[in-house]
Amino acid sequence: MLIETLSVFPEMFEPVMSTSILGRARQAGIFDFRAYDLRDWTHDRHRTVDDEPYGGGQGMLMKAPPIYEAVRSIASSGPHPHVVFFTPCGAPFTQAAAERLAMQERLLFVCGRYEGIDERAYDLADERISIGDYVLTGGELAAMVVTDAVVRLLPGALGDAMSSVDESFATGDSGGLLEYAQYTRPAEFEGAAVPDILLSGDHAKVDAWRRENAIDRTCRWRPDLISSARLTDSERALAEQ
Ligand code: 6GU
Repeated sequence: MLIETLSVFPEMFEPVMSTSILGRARQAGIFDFRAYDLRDWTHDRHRTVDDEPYGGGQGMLMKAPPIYEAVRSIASSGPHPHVVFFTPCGAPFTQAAAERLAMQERLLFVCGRYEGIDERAYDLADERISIGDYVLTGGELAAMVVTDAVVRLLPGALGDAMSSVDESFATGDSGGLLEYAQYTRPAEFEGAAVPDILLSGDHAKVDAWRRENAIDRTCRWRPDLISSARLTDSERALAEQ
């Protein structure tokens, strides 16, 4: 997979794309990453990418022409990219969206700054994504969040010891619940013991404990997920009392 970003701060990306699992996946050729500077597609001395909004109002907007030229020129070589614009007005990013993006051969992420982007630039977008209901100073961090969530789904990115199939929000095994609590040594710490069942060696009991724990935690921290979680009738009866 090739992931490219278009931004006025292309230098923000490199540390994230060369560290830890992303860095290793990139070294291994599982994905390639390039960050472009939007100012390279301006034609004036000041390399201007923003201007005042028609109709007045606060702040500056990103101009459509440099974004248009940049996306056209980046897309003109190689396979046509799936183009994502990052904006707080986009569709909320989810694990399902990450799984969908992970199937693309080439992604181009366009990162807004200032008070927004001239609406006409969105004509180039295949989709608009927001990473949550809060406002960031720009789309770069959102693009990095999405890159992380996508790359870890690519075959080989997590290595053999890890897997992305049995975890919170995966459309697979966990059935749309938060993941169960996990513990490692020591068996007792600061007066808190690891639940006995986890030390019992009884795998059926461990599985049952984990299932119940996942439901409890979801009820407590993310009750909004319960209605769409895959639960048996008796599990649903317990969860809804
Ligand atoms: Cl994608 N951009 C900005 N500026 N703020 C956000 C966001 C994106 N997602 C949540 N907040």
